Amino acid sequence: MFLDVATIYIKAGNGGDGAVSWHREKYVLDGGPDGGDGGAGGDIVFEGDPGMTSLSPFRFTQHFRAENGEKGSGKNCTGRSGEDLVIKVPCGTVVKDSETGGILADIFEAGERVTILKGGRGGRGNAKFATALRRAPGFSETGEKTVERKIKLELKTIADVGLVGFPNVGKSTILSVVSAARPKIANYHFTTLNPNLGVVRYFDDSFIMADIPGLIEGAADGAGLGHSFLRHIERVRLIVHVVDISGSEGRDPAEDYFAIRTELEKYSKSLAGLPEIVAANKSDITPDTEDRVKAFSEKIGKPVITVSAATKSGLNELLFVINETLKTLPPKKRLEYRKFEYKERDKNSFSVHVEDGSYVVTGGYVEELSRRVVLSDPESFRWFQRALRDKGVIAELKKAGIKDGDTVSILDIDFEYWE
Ligand SMILES: Nc1nc2c(ncn2[C@@H]2O[C@H](COP(=O)(O)OP(=O)(O)OP(=O)(O)O)[C@@H](O)[C@H]2O)c(=O)[nH]1
Ligand SMILES: [Mg+2]
Repeated sequence: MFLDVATIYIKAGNGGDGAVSWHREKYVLDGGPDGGDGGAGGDIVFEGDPGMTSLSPFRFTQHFRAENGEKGSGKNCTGRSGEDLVIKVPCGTVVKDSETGGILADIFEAGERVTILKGGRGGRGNAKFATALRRAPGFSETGEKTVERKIKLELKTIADVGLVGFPNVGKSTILSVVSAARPKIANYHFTTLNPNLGVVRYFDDSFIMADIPGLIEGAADGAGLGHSFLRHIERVRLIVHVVDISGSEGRDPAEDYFAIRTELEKYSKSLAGLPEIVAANKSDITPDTEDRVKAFSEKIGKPVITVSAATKSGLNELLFVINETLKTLPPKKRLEYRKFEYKERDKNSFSVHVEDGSYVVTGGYVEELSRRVVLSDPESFRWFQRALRDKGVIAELKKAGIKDGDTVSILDIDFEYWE
């Protein structure tokens, strides 16, 4: 199944905890702290994979977690860092934050890598907390915990040329004849349900052609199937508009042409503004094709290339004109967007509010601080209280009406307040 949007969950690795350890050696007394730092957590990285053409692998795997950093250990050994997790996506994938819709990255080129989430920092070991006054710190930092994010992936196929037209006019047949792509072909409407891509080689040049499902009138308003498919050709440089010149289904090619043009205009001005080549397909069916093409070309006021995907006549000329036109056009463009980034916590902020009778302190400052406290260690706890006082957290708690014996909560730490 082809999928052009997917929702996944990603999480960078947590930082490893710092170690508490003491240097021990024969004949050496009081060796001092030698607890090493924890390792950093792995990042989440996206990479453009030219071999992928759809997001369907994400139907089966939705959770991606980079490795956590390992704990530090004695002898000042830093814990091993977690491995980054590289998530491969097709080129043309736009990565968005699911909640805000903000664009995190546009994975455009093959091999292009973008780091979306940074791994947590490792906690410092007790060796790092030794000072002249505090020679034997019995505490260390815990590693930084990371947050899981819900992400939306959208594939906006990057092709040079997009084939558009009514259902059954022969778009897929044309693609199958000029490239190695093997789309499904059949004599009914909406045979193509998923866009197909093919690499077309023209002597020393090559370009990518996209065949999308047939468009119908009303497609841009969401009627029928067409609308969501237009997204796949939003970024093409050139449109090849295919009509069935034989009128084999009792339709008028000129009417069809204008109906499709109306859809393109409604969907996007920039898509409608792209250069267009008109191809009259199925020229092998009627004996008076030449007259039909002439009349059609006059009605739409544009030159028309006569082709037959069945007999392959005219296809060479079509490829030649496409190739020459592409050479005159600007190269494929990235999306223009303001990059959305997950906010780093403000390491100086905190706020106090009362919840179910306990005083909850939140914010980057206290969360960061709480990584360093070991509740069972009196020295560590004293240091923690002092930091709270220095920063003005205690003053805020008093303002909020705290009394002796009340509970203070900071993340997963609860303690009683005593003046
Ligand atoms: N005689 C003749 N038949 C053709 C030609 N091109 C395509 N056909 C036939 O027309 C039918 C539709 O062709 P497709 O290539 O599936 O048409 P499509 O435009 O991709 O249609 P949708 O995917 O439904 O939008 C098939 O039966 C093809 O064999 C042609 O040049 N001559
Ligand atoms: Mg088709």
